[in-house]
Amino acid sequence: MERAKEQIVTAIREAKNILLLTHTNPDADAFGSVLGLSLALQKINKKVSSISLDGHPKDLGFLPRLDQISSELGGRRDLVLQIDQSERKVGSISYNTEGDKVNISITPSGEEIREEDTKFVYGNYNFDLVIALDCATEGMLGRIYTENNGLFSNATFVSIDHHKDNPNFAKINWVDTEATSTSRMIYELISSLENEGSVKLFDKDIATNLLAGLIFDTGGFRHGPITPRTLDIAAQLIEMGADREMIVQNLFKSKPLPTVKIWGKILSEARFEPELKLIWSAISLIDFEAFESIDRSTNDVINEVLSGVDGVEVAIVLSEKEPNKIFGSVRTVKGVDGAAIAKLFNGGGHMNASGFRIEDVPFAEIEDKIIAKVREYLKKGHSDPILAAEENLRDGDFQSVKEALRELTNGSSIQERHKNDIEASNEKDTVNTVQMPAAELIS
Ligand SMILES: [Mn+2]
Repeated sequence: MERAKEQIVTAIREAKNILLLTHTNPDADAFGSVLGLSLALQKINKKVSSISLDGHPKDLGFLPRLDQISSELGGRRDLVLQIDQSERKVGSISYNTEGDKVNISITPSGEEIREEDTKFVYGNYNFDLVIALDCATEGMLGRIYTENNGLFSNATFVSIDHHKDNPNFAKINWVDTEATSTSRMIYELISSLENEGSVKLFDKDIATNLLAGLIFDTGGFRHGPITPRTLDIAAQLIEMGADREMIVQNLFKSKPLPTVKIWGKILSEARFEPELKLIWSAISLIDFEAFESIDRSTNDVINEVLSGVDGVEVAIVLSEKEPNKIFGSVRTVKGVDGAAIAKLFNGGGHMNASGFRIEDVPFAEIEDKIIAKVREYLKKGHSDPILAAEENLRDGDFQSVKEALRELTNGSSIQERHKNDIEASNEKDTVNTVQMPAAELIS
């Protein structure tokens, strides 16, 4: 991994014209890492182009120097005057300026060059280094990747990313799955570039961009492996002038009013069943429409509020996002298997963050039936076999440990499972929703 970073430092040193790209539907880590790196590279006299065909999403408007990211490729290749010499030969080419005009003179070596011998064409993009940031796959680069082969053919292709499913699609791949964000990796990269040269690279704008990515991807230092190093880097960035308050204000404290009203509706109708440690709520399409809410995601309200209610181990939100299409979001605390709850309805996901989807059934009819089924399941007991085994092992109950091990067919480790859960709860969209035929559920 260190070696990949060193290779990237070398590639940057050797490159003249660098292109920075990130994934479609960009978030604060995507743009924060692009902007941080772009500003630093310009200080070591690199020609840098940063492009996101998605333009500037409204919620990222607070990132400093956003103007660095362009939404089109135009203006980045040469216009070439091509002369066909099969009939008449070129002797020499020169140019002179005349007021606002530039005259290019083509002097023939024999017979006069004719207009029909000439043609204007566009040259290749002359990037010698292309860096994809925060992209788990090349597909996440979107149209710019699929429609512009010429961008990548002449360049060294580098990927800097922290997603664990990254298949190392580039030529040089620096994938650090322990890093909480790509922005954090860019901090390390800029540090290496700074150590090698004599120019000071970090500044307030770079620091704010990188801290924005770091704060966003960790949900404000709540998710992911928050190591002393993560906090140390955040501290360094604040020391460099990163505007933490402005970042937090923009990332977490600027929700559209309709979304907040939807939260209010979900929260005011939440029902807590203390004996089962279950809290649940539901929101219908009529409500979404009444509040004119375009955002129909219920992930934030369940992650940030409902699952944190005192005494709650299982939180469920049922939402009718489209006519007669019901989405269930399930969040559970450590030790309670939420994936198993989602599985009751043919859904799935991770242990502490899962989901399901039920179609073609009126919301009013199905709501109570879903919760009844969850209640029935919870009454039977719902411990995670691995965690129960861990506890039993501590108590010296080896027989139950053996039984638990027999149940485990997928072989994933506890650490792996917990890591998946943390990542899942970090995901924006309901995880792995799977359709269940309504008839099956009602029966
Ligand atoms: Mn990221």
